[in-house]
This record gives sequence, C-alpha cells and structure tokens, in this order.
Amino acid sequence: MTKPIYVLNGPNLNLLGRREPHIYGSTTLAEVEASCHERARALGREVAFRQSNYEGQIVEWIHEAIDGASGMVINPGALTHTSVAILDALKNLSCPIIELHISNPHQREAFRHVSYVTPVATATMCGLGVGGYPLAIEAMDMLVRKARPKA
Ligand code: CA2
Repeated sequence: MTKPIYVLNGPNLNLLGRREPHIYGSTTLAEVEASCHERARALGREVAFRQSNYEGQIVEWIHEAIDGASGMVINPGALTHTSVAILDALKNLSCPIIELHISNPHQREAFRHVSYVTPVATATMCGLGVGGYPLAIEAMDMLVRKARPKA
C-alpha cells in the first residue's frame, strides 16, 4: 500500500474563504481539501490533509510523516517566517518536501521574504492561489515517482 501525501497547513488557514478574500480568495479550506483528494485519487494516491493553529501539533505531524508519508506538502502559514522547530522537524524527512503558499510572499512585506522552510524544501510553489494545492499534489506525484520509480 502506497503511503499518503501529507498536506499540512499552519495557523489561520482554517479562516480561508472567510477573511481577506482579496489576498487568499473565497475558497474554503474544506473545498481545498476536496480538490487535493480529487487530484490524488486521479493519480492513484491518497492525501492526509491537516490544519493546526499550533506549532507543536505541526511538529508532531511532521514526526508522524517520517515513516508515514510518501511526500510532504506544507503551507506553514506565518510559521514559515519564524519556526526553527518546523525547520528542524522537516530535516528528518527523507521524502520530497514541497513548500506551498497561496500568495506570493516575495511581493508582500519584507518579513515574509524570509523562509525557514525553503532550505530543506525540494521545491517551493507560491502565488498560484488555492489552485496551487492540487498542482502541488501533481508535482509531488512526479517527485515521488522520480525518487522511487516503482512507488
Ligand atoms: O500565502 C500563504 O499561503 C501564506 O503562507 C499565508 C500565511 C502568511 O503568513 C504567509 O506569509 C503566506 C497566512 C495564513 C493566513 O490565512 C488566512 C486565510 C484567510 C483569512 C485570513 C488568514
């Protein structure tokens, strides 16, 4: 049985579709999750989709992914720009990691230009809106197949 692709979401992303639609759009996180499951199913894969407002919970899920994930797609939210704990946890993964952002942080405030995740990410995707999520699933399928041709 193939391991699932983990899709982890950080603080405030549960508000997606309900606040700041000019930046993040009007699609809810539940709808984003559905789009990930749909794309994964078409590729013969499964997704474990999670969101937490707590840094420690995200660290725990990354630990779970060490043995449990074929790939890690992570939008750490604002923790992208602050969390050495998430950086240290991600260093333990041997599967591909995609850092994903809905907006393009490089076009925004200077404090969003620094990412603690980028140095350990296989790839970074940003500025594609919530449409980036199913695209990240597709990109992850490609990375996993490249890493393990029979997976
Ligand atoms: O663009 C992204 O995906 C971000 O990771 C989103 C974070 C932000 O701190 C990063 O710089 C870029 C913020 C997530 C907050 O999500 C909300 C969604 C809807 C309404 C309010 C907040």
